[in-house]
Amino acid sequence: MRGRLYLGCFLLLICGNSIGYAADSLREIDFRNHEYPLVVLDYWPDKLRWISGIAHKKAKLSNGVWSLAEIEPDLAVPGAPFGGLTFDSVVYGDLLGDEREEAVVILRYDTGGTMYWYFVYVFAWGRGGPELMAWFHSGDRAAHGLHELRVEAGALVVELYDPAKRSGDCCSTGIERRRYQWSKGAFRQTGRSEFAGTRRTSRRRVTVFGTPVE
Ligand SMILES: [Ca+2]
Repeated sequence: MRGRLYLGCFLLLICGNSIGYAADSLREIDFRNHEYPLVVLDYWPDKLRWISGIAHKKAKLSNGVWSLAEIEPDLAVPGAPFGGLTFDSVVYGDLLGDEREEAVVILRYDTGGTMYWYFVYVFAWGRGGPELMAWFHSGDRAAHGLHELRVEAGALVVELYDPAKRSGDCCSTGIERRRYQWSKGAFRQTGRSEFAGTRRTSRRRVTVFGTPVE
């Protein structure tokens, strides 16, 4: 009887832990096969813009990819350059100060031409799953395109290519660094932007002509 009781407690501990972990960790979410809101921009993005309101489209990545041809049949021509979303990376860190991690997902958006930019989604753990807190798009390549992103001391640190230091459309030798903090339901920039140089003049590898290698 006593042995059975111990076994029961032991199983409860194992199961309790594993269920608890799986049920409240954004690290368990497969963001490469996740559905995201999407706006197909009707303007050329040359700056970071937070997106509010309800998105009209949804894009479900499959193994990290979603093709724009699903909603824009003109892009479905065989041999046409890829247009759509590609999973880039996910960054974890506490942005709400509640000692639980949020997840910041970076997706690249290829237009099907030479232009591309990034969509960035910030998820918190909501009612049993990821809940979108906020999202933005970067600018295009050297025009405030995304350089790097990280979570640092509770702030979302976003580095964008500085158009003042651009060399062609693809690249820039300078960056602008901004810090955003969650306040009253939105991310707001705190302090002034910092400017610095960078050796990584494009987030993607490009040829000498400035076209992406991959
Ligand atoms: Ca948190």
